Amino acid sequence: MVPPRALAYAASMPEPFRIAREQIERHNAARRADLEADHAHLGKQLARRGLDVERLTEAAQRFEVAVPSWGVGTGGTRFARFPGPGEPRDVWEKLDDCATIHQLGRATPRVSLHIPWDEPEDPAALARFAKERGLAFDAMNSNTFQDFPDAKHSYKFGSLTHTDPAVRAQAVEHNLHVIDVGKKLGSRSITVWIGDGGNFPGQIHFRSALERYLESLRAIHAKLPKDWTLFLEHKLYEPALYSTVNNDWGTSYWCARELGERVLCLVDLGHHAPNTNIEGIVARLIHLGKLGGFHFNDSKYGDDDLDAGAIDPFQLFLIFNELVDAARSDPRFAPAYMLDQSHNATHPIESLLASAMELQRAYVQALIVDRAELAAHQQANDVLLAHRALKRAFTTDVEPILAMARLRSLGAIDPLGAFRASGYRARKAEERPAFESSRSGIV
Ligand code: LRH
Ligand code: MN
Repeated sequence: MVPPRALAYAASMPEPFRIAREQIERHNAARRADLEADHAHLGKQLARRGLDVERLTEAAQRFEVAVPSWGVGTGGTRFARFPGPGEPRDVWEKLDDCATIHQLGRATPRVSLHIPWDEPEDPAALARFAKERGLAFDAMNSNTFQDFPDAKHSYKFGSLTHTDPAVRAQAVEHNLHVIDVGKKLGSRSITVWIGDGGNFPGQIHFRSALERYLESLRAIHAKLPKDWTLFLEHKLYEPALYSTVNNDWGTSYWCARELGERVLCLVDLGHHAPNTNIEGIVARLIHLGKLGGFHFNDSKYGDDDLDAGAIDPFQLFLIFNELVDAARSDPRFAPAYMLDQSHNATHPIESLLASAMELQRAYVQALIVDRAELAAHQQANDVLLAHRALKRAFTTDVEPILAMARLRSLGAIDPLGAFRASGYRARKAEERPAFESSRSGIV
């Protein structure tokens, strides 16, 4: 299906370029023998630890994480944005790039859209377009942290928590609109992140602002379809630089508990103070039955939205260690996994491919933790051996399992290598004339 906008444009252009199946098969054929040897060798090593490499490979094949539509375009900082050639110009081209990420990595079958950035003229057509490319839609994201041309009220001083009920009503209405679009696209959840907060002591009455937040969320929750989930995303600071209404997991948890069982907490790894023990927060929210999902990324200082596992892969492993441990005792445990990154210095497709692989790696490493051994050392307060039980899994090179999972799922053994060899970037630079985007900024 050709997107409406492309119709006029497509008159002169052939079908948008896609990597051919044969290209991936040729790529894999040259690497298959080495992979099979490495996989078999790892299999022997793991068997000595009582682990079955085949079961681990099947688990890796089942691992999925959603990609953010806003992540396939070049991100920026408040200082500047350096768009690359072949940038996707609209939601259709963003889906083409998301389809390429899934074609090579086989772990990202769903896309998380942001409204109004991805407002579809024809949701049914967009759903068909996505389906044809093996994609579906994950959590929708509302946006009441920017003002848009047709908006009656400004969100300069807040949205769902604004002192003016008319502004709150506008923000609630927007979220209901996002749910409506999501229903037409087959999504089943919405993530509500708001930047509401203050830059000066005294600017905001903390308790009244939180009451207004809850009142507005109640209005959204009241219209939430019965089979939908509402994710609350907390964030320590930015854009508010002194106080933020939903600033931490505790506030988010309290609101989710007040609102009901289909309201859960979403943990964006970058939304915490430096050195926060995020795996501890994850274990807490699991314990309280309110862990709904993640925005995976990494950061050194603030909400840097860097590639997942790029700065602190051990933290990522420790988070998956908590998730795998929880899933052992509750098979229905299935938090929503999404990436939320901004790519300023790397090619967005390559970063999203690499990040999905880093999540899969952390997951498989968490699966090989000897939990009986760990529990015994914890019980015996044998601190070092307990720690080393985790480190042994984290330092196990599971790459052959990840690559075999991709091969068996008809992806590329080396997705980045295959992507670079495919000529996709050059073809998109030809197909998509650069468009001047005035905006700098994170997304
Ligand atoms: C806020 C956030 C939120 C998105 C935005 C793109 O920092 O993490 O999840 O809406 O980034
Ligand atoms: Mn986020």
